[in-house]
Amino acid sequence: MLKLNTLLPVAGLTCALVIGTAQAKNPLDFGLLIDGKPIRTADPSAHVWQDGRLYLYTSHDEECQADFHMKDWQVFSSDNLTDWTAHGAVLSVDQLSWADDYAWAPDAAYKNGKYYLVFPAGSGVKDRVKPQNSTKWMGIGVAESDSPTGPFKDVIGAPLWRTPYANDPALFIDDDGTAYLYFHGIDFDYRVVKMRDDMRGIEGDFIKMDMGGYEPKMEGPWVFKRNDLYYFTMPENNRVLTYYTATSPVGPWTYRGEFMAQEHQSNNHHSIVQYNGQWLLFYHRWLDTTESGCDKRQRHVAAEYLQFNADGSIKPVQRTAAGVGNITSGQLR
Ligand code: FUB
Repeated sequence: MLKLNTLLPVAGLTCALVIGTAQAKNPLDFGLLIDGKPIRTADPSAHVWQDGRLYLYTSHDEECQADFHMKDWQVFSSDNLTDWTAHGAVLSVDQLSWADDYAWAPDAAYKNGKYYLVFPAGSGVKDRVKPQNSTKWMGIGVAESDSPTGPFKDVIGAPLWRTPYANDPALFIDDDGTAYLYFHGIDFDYRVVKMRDDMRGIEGDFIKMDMGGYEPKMEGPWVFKRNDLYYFTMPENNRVLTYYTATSPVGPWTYRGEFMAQEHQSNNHHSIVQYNGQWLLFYHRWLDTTESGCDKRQRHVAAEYLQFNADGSIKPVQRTAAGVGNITSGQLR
């Protein structure tokens, strides 16, 4: 049932967006059960492809998993943000020759008629008590597919680089077709590198970006463009969503502040996309799952509307149970 009729400015126009709020929508219900329990998803990367559907590439937490040992990446799609199709795993570490664990936050892009999945993966073990005993290593891979739902193939059979240790890649393709890869890297945060045109390697050096003097520890960066302004968003200290803006995809960036507060002592990971004129924030939430026999919170993907002020600043976003309602192109006018 549709209840709310909201006026939203889109690209200088005012349009009526009909938003259904009849049911609680967060966390997103992907309709996929594993051993009778909802699939646990995290690190959503949202994209709208040529078919007009919104695709979410996510990482996949095993039920009640310990210490982020994760094995595959999933994709879900929707054309109304209410009804989701689960397409299954698009890639698994079992298909990689260079990693067997840590299938962490992925991202995707479309270029040259192909779909690309960039993903962190690794091997070894992290010793949290005696870090000097840790053998864990992570790198970033890239896989290709002719379809947004895969299967994706690791065509280079290796990580894009071995040093620095890196995870949480984000791909941004600018209007001229140049693909930029942002990532979280030990001692390499706030670096970006260009991808080769064939997307099978990187081109040139890592570019250290000017962040205007503010460089907190980051994870999961995300970059998008709105009204000729580039936005660099991230979970600062892997918990609080903050952002910078610039007139170029490589900065210099100006720090603009926080737009989603921390919840619990837990990580957050997000993406931002425009769908049928409405900007949306996808993120994950740590929710109590004692009903399923797990004695700790587990991660679940959720979504909220994202609103901008006239000066381009992002309005603070609250976590809601209602989430995003039913948005279809037919309802925009
Ligand atoms: O899901 C594993 C890791 O947790 C991600 O790569 C980080 O961004 C954090 O969400």
